[in-house]
Amino acid sequence: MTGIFSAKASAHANIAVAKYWGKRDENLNLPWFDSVSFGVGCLETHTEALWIESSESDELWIDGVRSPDLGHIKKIVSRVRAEKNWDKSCIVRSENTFPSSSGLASSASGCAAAARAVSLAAGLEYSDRELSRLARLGSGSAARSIPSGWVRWYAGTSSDGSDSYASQIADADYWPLKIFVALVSQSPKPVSSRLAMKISQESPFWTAYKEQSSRDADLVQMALEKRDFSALSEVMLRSALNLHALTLTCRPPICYFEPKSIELLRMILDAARKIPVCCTLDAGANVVIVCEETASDWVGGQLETLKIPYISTEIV
Ligand code: 2P0
Repeated sequence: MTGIFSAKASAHANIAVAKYWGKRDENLNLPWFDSVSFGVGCLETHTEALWIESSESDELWIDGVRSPDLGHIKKIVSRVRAEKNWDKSCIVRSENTFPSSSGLASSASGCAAAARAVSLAAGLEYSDRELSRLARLGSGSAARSIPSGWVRWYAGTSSDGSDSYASQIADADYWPLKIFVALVSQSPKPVSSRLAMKISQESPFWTAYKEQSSRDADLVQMALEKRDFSALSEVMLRSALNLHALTLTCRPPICYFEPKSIELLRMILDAARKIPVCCTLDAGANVVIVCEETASDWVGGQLETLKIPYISTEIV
C-alpha cells in the first residue's frame, strides 16, 4: 500500500483525586486499584501523526525539538503498527500549551493525544474505551486523559489489560469547581513517577497504603454523587498525603515537597476549616488547589500575596 496517512488530535492533562500509584504489571501499566481524576483546562497537548513509507526510524518532536527516541509513546506506535501489519514509519509532532519547563507533567495529555492521532492516522476508528487502553500503554495516567470531565480508571483484573480502561463518571459541568495550579517548582522532579512507584512497593507501609487506597475511588464517587465538598476534600487530601507518606518511607526516601509546597499545604489545611478549599499534590512539588466558587477570590489573593505563579482554570 502506498500513500500518506496523517491525523491531528488533542488531549487535556488530568489531576487525580484518588491517585494511581503502583503497578500489578509494569509492561502494560496495570494498576492495583481504581483511580479518579478530572480533566484540567489550559493544560493541553496538540499532536499530529504521520505514517510514511520510509526506511528511516520513527520520530517524535515535542515543542519543535526532536526527542532522541519515542519515549513513552513507543508502545503506542508499535501497537498500532502491529495492528495494521505495517512496516511504515511514524512521525509524531506534539505541542504543549504549557511550557515544558513549568514542572507540569505532560505524559498523560501527551500519550492520550498520541494514541488518538497515531491510530486515527492509521485509519483505525477506535472507541474511547479502546483509546484509553492504548494510551495506558504509554503512561498509566494517560488512560484517564481520553474521556473528559470526571473520569474513573478501572484497574481491572485480567492479565492482558483488556478490562483496565477509564470512563467518564460525571461531565465537566457537573460541579463548577475552580482549579488553581500553583507552580511551586520549575525543576525536574528528583525521581520519575515510574521509578518511584516501583520503589514504593518496597516501603514497609505499602500493604496498608494499597488497602486504604483501594477504597478511595468509591469514596470520591460517593462524594461526587452528593456534590459533597467536605467528603471530596477528605479523600482528595488523604490520597495525596498517603502517597507522599509512602515515598518518604522508601529506601532511599523520595521527597517531592519544596518548602513552598508545605507552606501552601499548611495554609490550605488551616483555611479548609472555614471555607470550601482543598488541595492535592502529584509526584512533584506543585500544589493543585480545588475550591468552590465562593473561595476562589481568596485563593487567587493568597497566591498573589505569596508571589507564587499559578494557572487558574476549570474542569474540562
Ligand atoms: C496519578 N501519578 O494518579 C498519579 C499520582 C502521579 C501521582 O499517574 O509509569 O506518568 O507512565 O504509568 O502515569 C504519574 O504516573 O506513570 C501518575 P507511568 P504516570 O495521576
